[in-house]
Amino acid sequence: MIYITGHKPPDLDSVAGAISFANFKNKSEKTNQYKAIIPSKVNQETAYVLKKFNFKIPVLLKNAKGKNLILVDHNEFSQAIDGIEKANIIEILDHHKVNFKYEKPIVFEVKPWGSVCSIIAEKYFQNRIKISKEMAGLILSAILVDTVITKSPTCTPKDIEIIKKLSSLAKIADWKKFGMEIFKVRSSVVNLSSKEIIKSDFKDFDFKAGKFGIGQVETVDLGEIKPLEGKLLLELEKIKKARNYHTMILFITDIIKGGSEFLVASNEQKKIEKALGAELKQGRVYLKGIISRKKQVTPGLSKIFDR
Ligand SMILES: [Mn+2]
Repeated sequence: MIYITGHKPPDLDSVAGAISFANFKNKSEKTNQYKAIIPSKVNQETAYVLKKFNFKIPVLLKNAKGKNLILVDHNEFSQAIDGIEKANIIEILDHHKVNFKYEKPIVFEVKPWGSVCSIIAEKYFQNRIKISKEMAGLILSAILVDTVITKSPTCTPKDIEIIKKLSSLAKIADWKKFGMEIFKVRSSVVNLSSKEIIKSDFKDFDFKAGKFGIGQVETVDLGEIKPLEGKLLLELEKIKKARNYHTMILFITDIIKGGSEFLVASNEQKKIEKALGAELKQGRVYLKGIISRKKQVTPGLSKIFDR
């Protein structure tokens, strides 16, 4: 058995990527040996989309020790399933910057597109593997989330071309409206604790200066989260101390306005301000035009903290 997994904790692109890539490989290689798994619990919009298109939540694999693995949507060990150091990695398919070292050659494919699901959809098209209506809906949803309904600077013309093809396969007439529907579920914080909000889309980065934890929440209305900011800052501070982070950041992105409110708990506030290019007031600052962790937030931080 070969297990396909996204990063930990998984987002929709990771889960939909694992499911659709396993299905693609099983079909194109006429086998049944590929199985999508999740490395930890799925978030609420992932659960919503899976249910909407009649998919079961993949089986949770807590530790990958001794298992054959394909990684999708990540290539850094710091974001990978537990036990990754003792797993047998056979392939990687990703759309993030490369930070990967391995003792033997493997299949390694990275494209600078907005979503790993776009790369997978292209494989279906190129190999003439049929995409079911449900599978098209699942893959489409992941691309819409990862590209922030095409508004993210990470979105490419290729992503838009694939979104259009998939919408017609999924029989979704208005993909922008459908994207907003998912973002409403995604940004609904009413049922979540501060910790769950911070961890819902969270990534670790091992910089030379120390461990950084960066979470992002995308919302269609900043006002909904505003009253929770004080509590969220306390929780960031708590996690920073308990887990020995150099810095914990949560940024709440208003996808309509195209800007983000940053909440920061850090050992070196002055340097963080330099990296963000703005002054923090009680650990907070709103930055216009900043909406992408990968393209806009981590590069500035790594310039200062990873050298
Ligand atoms: Mn992704």
